[in-house]
Amino acid sequence: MNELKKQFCEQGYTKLEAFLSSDEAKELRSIYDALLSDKQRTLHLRSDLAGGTDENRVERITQIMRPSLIEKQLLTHSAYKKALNLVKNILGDDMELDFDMLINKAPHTNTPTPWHQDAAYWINLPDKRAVSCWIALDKVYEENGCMWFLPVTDQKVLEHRNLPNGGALYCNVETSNAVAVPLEIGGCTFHDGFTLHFSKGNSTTSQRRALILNFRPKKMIALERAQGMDHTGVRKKRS
Ligand SMILES: O=C(O)CCC(=O)C(=O)O
Repeated sequence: MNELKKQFCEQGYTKLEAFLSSDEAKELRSIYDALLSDKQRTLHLRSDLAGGTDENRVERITQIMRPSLIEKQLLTHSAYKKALNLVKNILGDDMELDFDMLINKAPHTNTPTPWHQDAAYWINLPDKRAVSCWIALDKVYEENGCMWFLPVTDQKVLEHRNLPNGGALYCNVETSNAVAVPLEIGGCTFHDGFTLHFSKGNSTTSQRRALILNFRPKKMIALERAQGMDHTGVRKKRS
């Protein structure tokens, strides 16, 4: 078993230091910045994970779901192909892209993304294989909001609550074993849907841009879509 797969299977997460070249990251950043600044085209897919509904307030943690529905060129970018190949190697040849999303932490907003499991956002599926590839488009470290993980213990979704006003889901967990994963531009992490993760707020003067690609078995994507789950909609707790 290769190292990436071994670490993912043992811990529920792993990292790849040089996933993208600086040119590849630059190409993605220019599409990313155009989407971030275009509130009109992204409005229906956009929210602030920090919570809040006032359109005039400064977004602290901007999330744009399914950016490739707007910028279709993303789907043919080498990042998507490379991630899919790595994910197939980790979890099997039937893995496909389920959805993509952007999460940006604006400068000086200092708002953590609370501890949560991605599976808390999803419907319960019989085949639970899933992996999120979190790609750093800026150098990330503790002060601007790099990812932190807790080694996965079992495939159970813990009790989650909603931050007020449509914010992120969170759960209360013991985090003394948490591991920070700083990355250079173009580095990435892979995490399982049950892996607890978090990021600190961005207290620096620049943005913290991340592109996230989520993969799961082709048959499970079909099952999700049949139940109306296409990852464009309102955040809900798993029922
Ligand atoms: O980018 C962040 O701060 C959080 C990312 C996250 O929760 C995820 O990719 O599932």
